[in-house]
Amino acid sequence: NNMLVWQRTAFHFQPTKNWMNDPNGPLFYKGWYHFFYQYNPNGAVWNNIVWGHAVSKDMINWVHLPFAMVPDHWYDIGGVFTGSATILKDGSIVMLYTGATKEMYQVQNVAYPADPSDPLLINWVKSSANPVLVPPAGIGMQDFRDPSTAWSTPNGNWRFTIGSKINKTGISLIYETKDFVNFTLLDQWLHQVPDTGMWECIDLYPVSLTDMNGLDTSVTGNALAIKHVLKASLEDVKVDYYALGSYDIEKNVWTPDDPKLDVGSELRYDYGKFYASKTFYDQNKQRRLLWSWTGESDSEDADIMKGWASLQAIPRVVLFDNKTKTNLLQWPVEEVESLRSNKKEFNNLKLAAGSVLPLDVAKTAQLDIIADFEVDKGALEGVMEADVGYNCPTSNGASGRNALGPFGLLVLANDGRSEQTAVYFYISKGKDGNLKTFICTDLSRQFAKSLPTIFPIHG
Ligand code: DQQ
Repeated sequence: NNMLVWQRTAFHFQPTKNWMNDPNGPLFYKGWYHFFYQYNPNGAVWNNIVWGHAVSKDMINWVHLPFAMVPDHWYDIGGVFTGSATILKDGSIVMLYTGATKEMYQVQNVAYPADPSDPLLINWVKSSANPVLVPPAGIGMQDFRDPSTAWSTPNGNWRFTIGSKINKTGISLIYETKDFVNFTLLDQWLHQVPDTGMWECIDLYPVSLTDMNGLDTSVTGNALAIKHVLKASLEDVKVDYYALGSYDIEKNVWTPDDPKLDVGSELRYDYGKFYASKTFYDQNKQRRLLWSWTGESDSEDADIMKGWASLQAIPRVVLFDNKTKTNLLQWPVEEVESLRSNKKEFNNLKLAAGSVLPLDVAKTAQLDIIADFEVDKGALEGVMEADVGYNCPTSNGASGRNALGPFGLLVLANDGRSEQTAVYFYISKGKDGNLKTFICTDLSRQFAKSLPTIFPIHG
């Protein structure tokens, strides 16, 4: 008989069925990691958005809980859109989120845990002051969303940012509040970049220049010891761009370290599908963690057939790279290591130019791979200067050869390699003569390209 088997993940966060998108309000509370997400309870396409909710001890094994918030007031009847958590000085939680009205106008709302003594935070109460904010003068009714985590000011107030646009300029509005009931729009925008379009899901957070630990969102302090990351999700291109810079809390402006590396120009967390990401400070392990929505590359029809759409990427630790000083470093949370079993190790493999070396990992449904590559110094000299504009998605993929590669791994490959997914490195030389390493995927021979993400099993 023929059976249809849905390819589902096991490591990644995924509800049992239906559509999911942005991560919302991640936090650590009374021993549990909480994860909320944009979710359609009724189908595998975006619609009827509620806040799904799950808890975990390790961010890998999850317990799914009842929805935290559903559209049940005029100010969120069109959808409970994206928001962020703030942990106040006394340890209590405030959730800021965007609600869509029936006209799909966007307003900002506040919610609190109904019972702060419940470590699972099952029930949520929406503030009687809602909506606490409506689009200010000059801002479109549908260009006002995704409040960030708030940070404290020297006088004990709280500030947060909301994304918007004016014409084609993406902007970051800042509000200040003492009590999360009354709010003031500051005259000064945090930042703006022409031609980047609507900024969704803005994130602003400090990173330490010297230490490996993460920093609470409210850390401003000594400008010599920290920088601030500003991230915006660009609606027009569906890409999360970040930049490094400094945040002046007195003037309320964020300035990029290098105007050429401003938000929307070059630095991305990921060059694959990775959108609407959000970090939070994990006070349990003193680290800053990054969550992100990641979609499949299949069609909407395939999503409907398989009954679900989207995953969350494995949460990553985010650190300042104090070697290059121009970018962030990311690493999957150490908790994933607890899932490893049946270890196979391959050492001292030599990869000749143009060769493919099969690795016998036996039959398996999933792999967690760690690979170290040592490049031949001599070959490095041969790296051409032609690659100034190297770009993972638009350059020649895994088959565009250079002096020493690209090199990497072919996963999910069949015997004849008519199907394969290349995860590869590419080393290019910039105009300044410095070498630059890219890590890319080439999905052009991916199974899902030619078929929906379902396959028949003959049993
Ligand atoms: N998704 C939410 C919005 C946000 C967008 C709606 C980003 O709040 O701007 O589901 O993916």
